[in-house]
Amino acid sequence: MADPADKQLNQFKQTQARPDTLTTSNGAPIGNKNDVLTAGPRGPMLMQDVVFMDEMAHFDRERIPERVVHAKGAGAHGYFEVTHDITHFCKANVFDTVGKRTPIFLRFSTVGGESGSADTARDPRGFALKFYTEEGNWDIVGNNTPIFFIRDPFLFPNFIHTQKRNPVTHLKDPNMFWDFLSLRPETTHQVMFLFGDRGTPDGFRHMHGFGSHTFKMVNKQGEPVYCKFHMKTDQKVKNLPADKAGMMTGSDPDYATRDLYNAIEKGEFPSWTFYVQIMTFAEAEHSKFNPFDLTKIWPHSEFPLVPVGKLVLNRNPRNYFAEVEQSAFSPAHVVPGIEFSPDKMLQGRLFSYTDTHFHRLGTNYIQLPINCPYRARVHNTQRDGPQAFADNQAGAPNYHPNSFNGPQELKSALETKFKMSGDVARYNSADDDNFTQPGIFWSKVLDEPARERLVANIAGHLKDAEGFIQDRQVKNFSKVNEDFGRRLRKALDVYNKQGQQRAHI
Ligand code: HDE
Repeated sequence: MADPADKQLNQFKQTQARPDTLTTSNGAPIGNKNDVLTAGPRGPMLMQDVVFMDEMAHFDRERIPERVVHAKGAGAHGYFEVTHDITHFCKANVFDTVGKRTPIFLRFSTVGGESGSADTARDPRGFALKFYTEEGNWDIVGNNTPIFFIRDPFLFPNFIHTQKRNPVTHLKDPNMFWDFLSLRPETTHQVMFLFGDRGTPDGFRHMHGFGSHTFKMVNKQGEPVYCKFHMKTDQKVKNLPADKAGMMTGSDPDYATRDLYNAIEKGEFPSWTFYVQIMTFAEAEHSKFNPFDLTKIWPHSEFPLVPVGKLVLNRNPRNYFAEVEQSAFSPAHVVPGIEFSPDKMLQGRLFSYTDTHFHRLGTNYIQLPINCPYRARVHNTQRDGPQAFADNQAGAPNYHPNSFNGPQELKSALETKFKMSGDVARYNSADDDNFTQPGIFWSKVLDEPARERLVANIAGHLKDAEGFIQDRQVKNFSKVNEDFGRRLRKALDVYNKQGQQRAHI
């Protein structure tokens, strides 16, 4: 039986009692859209076939640049509902009343592949969330992992190059891939997540989401705390076995996209429970680990999950391009009550996202319906630029301050003050305790079969890298746990004896 995704066109037909008249882009009816205008039946064509010209010129411009990372994705609309009061931590209006609902849009993605690549690839998954609040849009642009590969944003473009294609061969390159990872041992923790079971989630509904970074929340009294955001799947975590995920890359590459669409069409609305972890400033000062280091988690035993609300996805996009492809998230999109921590990665991201949106979607990307803070209304002094939609703020003064009742500041929206000190320098953070938490992950979180799968998954991939790179990576994993290193060495030796067999990533 056809599933909802296969019925989409028939559903459209049912909403359309009679076909509309076909028109040109300037709205004029078209008499014939099958045959070009020619002098005689065998041509040539006439320049005055403006109907053809209109069609072709637009087609020539259909594609926009794909996202440089997270290009393949799917998204849906829904709502966030507050279930627990956290106003003592945060003044953001989205949290102000238990029971309050705020519209959301959530986009899931893989990271390294192009927009036509497989959903089932071994890769982190993006979990990008937009809250359309009454105080403007708030985005949590997270992943399905609580940590990341690196802790200095300078490394990001280079790291991403190694996960994408070799500039000569246009192939994924295991030497690039493992060279970088092995040279930067702070990647070890996230590499263990990536090559573990959670590296191949079963669709988008069966995985958690994490804001990952440390943020700041501020209450009405102006008192700040540090926090992390966690979105736990109510569908339970489910992962694809590595071999099945590999096979589906060929047989069902759009698996996760279809699964999400069909679940929502069938009324099986996926949901996530929203939690925060809280760390006071005093706790941060005395923390054994750097609480602003994105390669580290905050142990739940010390910083328990505080329930806040529920995210529910209950509406598929009406149009993929308009809503999913043109959606543009940014960690810089915050609202009063949510502020930034000193996390260098977060600070680096604050620049990158808007910058890429200007390139990918244009100066006025935020006026597009999917990105527009429609529940707040924008009153600022930005004007013009390509595709300035609507009335371009009509006659409101385009300068500030002014004497003509242009928009005024809201004192209560001011960020909190905070103290900073330190010598300005480029601090090398490569060696900031890279192995303690991965060691706990190996010995306390993974059970024996999960360790076996982790070693097998890494070996099956690392075997295609040069010997000296293998050695360096084994050395890193040995610092996590000697047994881990030993087992990996053994698995690699078996492959090396058999001769190279290529893994396709
Ligand atoms: Fe991103 N990232 N990222 N990232 N990221 C992008 O923005 C970037 C990082 C994440 O569904 C880009 O619009 C830098 C961490 C998601 O549309 C780009 C750094 C986390 C998405 C970009 C990071 C993420 C992106 C590409 C390190 C999880 C997809 C297209 C300093 C906490 C959002 C775009 C969507 C997308 C930059 C690291 C999550 C280029 C510079 C860490 C979910 O701006």
